[in-house]
Amino acid sequence: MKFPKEFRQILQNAEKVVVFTGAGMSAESGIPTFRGEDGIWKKLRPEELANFNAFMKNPELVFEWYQHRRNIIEKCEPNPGHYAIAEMEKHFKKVTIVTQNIDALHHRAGSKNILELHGNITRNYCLSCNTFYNSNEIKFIERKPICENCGGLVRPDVVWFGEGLPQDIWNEAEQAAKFCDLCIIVGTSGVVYPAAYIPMYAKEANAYVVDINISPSELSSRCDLFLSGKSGEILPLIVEEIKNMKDY
Ligand code: BJW
Ligand code: ZN
Repeated sequence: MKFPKEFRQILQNAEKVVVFTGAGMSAESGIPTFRGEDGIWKKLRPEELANFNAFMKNPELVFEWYQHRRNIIEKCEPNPGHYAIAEMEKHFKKVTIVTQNIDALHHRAGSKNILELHGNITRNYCLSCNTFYNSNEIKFIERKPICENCGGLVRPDVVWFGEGLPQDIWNEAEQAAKFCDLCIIVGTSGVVYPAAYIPMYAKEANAYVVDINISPSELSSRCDLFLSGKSGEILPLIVEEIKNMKDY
């Protein structure tokens, strides 16, 4: 893939980079996306499983669905796109990964500066006393996930529709976007807010914004460059380009 000259210059000179990732980032690892033909929401509606009311109504069912997804995620490995992003940390002054993904694959690929906007499926917490639990530590009473500390209900530490994002993480992501020179969007439909504001903040701050996706998204037309293709293929090529250009 031949990158435009303008983008190559940005890669050479950028210091602060924000990588904004969505479910498409992990598709090549075998984790289903949400929307689109093979997406989770094609078969299941979010209001039935991925919201607070659904959880309170049927915690057994919702928790089992999350355990099922955890089992899938545990067996998946980071793909070359995750590793390429982790490698970017060696080549820029600051790389901030702002991810909508809950699968922790950026951590497993070795990235350091990760802001998880929608939580992390490997963590859970008690609704009553806030005690945190890893998924293998939870006790069940009649299939309900129960806190050992206070007997309260334990829920996955993810952000459902209608719930606020973790404020400190959001503030940090907003600041990173407002002060970056390059923003790379990877594999998101860009329809979920406030997350989708992140690349817009970068654009407003005059950063160069690139979108990598297998098909154009809501955000693509507002970007400086759209790179059509799989992130697991394009991101390693970007890192290769950086290595070839930078004079170490
Ligand atoms: C590839 C590829 C490959 C495939 N390579 N690409 C402003 C305007 C309108 C609405 C709102 C607004 N502000 C708030 C809202 C409401 C709502 C919202 O956004 N609704 C819209 C959908 C209409 N937002 C919220 O409720 C948020 N909270 C909030 O705003 O709090 C304030 C508040 C409080 C109280 C009352 C009201 C407001 C919270 C949003 C939480 C989102 N949670 C989920 C579930 C997480 C848990 C779980 O997994 O079960 O997060 S929903 C789901 O969508 C998940 C994702 O992180 C998120 C984004 O999806 P993503 O990553 O973009 O995936 P896809 O599937 O959509 O796209 C995949 C893309 O990859 C596609 O484009 C493919 O082409 C591409 N692709 N393979 C490259 N190999
Ligand atoms: Zn508790």
